[in-house]
Amino acid sequence: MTHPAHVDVVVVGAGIAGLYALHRLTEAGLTVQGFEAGDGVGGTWYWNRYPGARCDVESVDYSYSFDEDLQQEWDWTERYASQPEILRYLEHVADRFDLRRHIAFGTRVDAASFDAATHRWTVTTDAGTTTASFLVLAVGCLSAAQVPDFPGLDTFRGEVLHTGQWPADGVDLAGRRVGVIGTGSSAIQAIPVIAEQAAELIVFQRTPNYSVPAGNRPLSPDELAAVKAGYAEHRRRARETFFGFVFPLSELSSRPALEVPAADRDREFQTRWDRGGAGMTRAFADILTDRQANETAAEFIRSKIREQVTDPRTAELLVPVDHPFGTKRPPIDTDYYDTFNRDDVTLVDVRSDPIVEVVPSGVRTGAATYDLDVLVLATGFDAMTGPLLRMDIRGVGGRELRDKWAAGPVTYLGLATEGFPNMFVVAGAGSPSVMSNMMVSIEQHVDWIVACLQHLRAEGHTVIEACADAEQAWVEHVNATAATTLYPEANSWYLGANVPGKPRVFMPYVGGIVDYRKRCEDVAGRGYAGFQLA
Ligand code: NA7
Repeated sequence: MTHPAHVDVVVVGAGIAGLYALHRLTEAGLTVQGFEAGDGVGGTWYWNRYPGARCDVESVDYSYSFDEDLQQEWDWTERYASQPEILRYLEHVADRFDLRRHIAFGTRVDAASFDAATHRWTVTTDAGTTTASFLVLAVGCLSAAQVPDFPGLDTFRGEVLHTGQWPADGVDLAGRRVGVIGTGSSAIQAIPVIAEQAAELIVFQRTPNYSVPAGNRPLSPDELAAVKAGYAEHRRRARETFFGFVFPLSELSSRPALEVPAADRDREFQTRWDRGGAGMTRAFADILTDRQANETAAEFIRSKIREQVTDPRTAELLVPVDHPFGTKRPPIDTDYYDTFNRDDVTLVDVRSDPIVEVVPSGVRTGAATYDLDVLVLATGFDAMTGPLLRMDIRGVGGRELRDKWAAGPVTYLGLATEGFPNMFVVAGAGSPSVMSNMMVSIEQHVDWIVACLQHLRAEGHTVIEACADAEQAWVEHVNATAATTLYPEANSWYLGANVPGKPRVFMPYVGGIVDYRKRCEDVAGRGYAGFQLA
């Protein structure tokens, strides 16, 4: 496919953000070119095809709200949609809004550089170059797979798979000995399903996690009809919540946990446990801000792990103690802990007995060698900044984004960064992004960007650039907000702690989507305060 020599906007990525950006930009009369490394749309949902992959936000919330007909005609089948269903949905959206014609698939953007004389970005892909007046980076937060540097990994005779780069045709695990490294959300979803398929499963765990039952189930036609009948109101309410989806609250939700008698507290936790899903962190007002309050939820979950896992030694290995509950993205699961009661599933604690190397036959720790046919790396992502910094992005004067962000991402509202004019990031570091329902945040970001471009066009401006003092103030605000919470206490990917050598900076904005949206609207309302327009 040949690409246009010049467009108004290049959009990198054809996941949820890229598709919506292409739709809104073309609707606004701008010419666009999308580039997508994958051979199809979907982003996260294109790549993460591992067994059991599923969204942890409910399907009626994890869907676009911008088109009433779209939300009326699409029927979600489960409370939490599976990867294949979300991918079908995004393919449907691409077809319904005729977006594929704007996208060059199988085309990776390697570099982008801004020319201050022409006010244009030159975008270089493996297929050539295109210039654009504006660059919209919709590359996702969890799209750069993190593969640990295990000595000997390339000597393994079997198959090595990363959950985030799962083969599109699937993998037949029947009769095979499978090892899974990691116990984050991806592993916690994959482990029960892999255990069903494989002859034997060995799980290599470094840090146990707090997992809560998802309570996944089919959505009944009546339930779906009720949601559809009230979709507009449902969406409006979601946008007014902290995270972008409606949790059932109780009269206790606004109270500090320790003010509530222990028996009532446990009843509240039990209600949320039985309901399933993400509501546990919202049981009381201070679960994510007060260590002792957090400990009440953590203890509740620990007791549930001990109840579910019959072998006491395995149960103790699965009990998390080193970080507060919710400070790593809380996984929700289907039969995760029960899977460790199977005779063909073994848990190996690689905290006390670390992985030394991968050998041709499997994985060797200090104490033993585990023979495997398939090694699954559920080892996560170089989150948020990784997808951006893997490209060679250069701003004014050839300044490299990698240099500018060497000590951590520096953004204004998460949307832009000084020295890189006419470049916007969708749902990146410094915005609520992964700390919210991504659908809500993506729509808000894209709408803001499109309105901004319309404003520039109306005013006859060709350049917009974040000011250094505005972004400095924003970074300080993002840090100060994180510091009021327990989040920085965990070695999480939010902090870059999972990637050796990555600067330890808390990346998402945890002030909530309502606060954030108001700030964005205020900036726009004041003629894009904190930006320079020329
Ligand atoms: P995560 O949450 O980053 O989990 C990665 C897991 O892999 C985690 O348990 C890590 O242990 C483990 N890991 C990473 N490197 C190693 C090495 N070298 N040795 C042993 N274990 C290792 O990624 P996921 O894909 O599960 O989830 C990412 C997000 O996707 C998730 O939060 C949802 O938002 C969706 P560690 O905890 O670092 O000790």
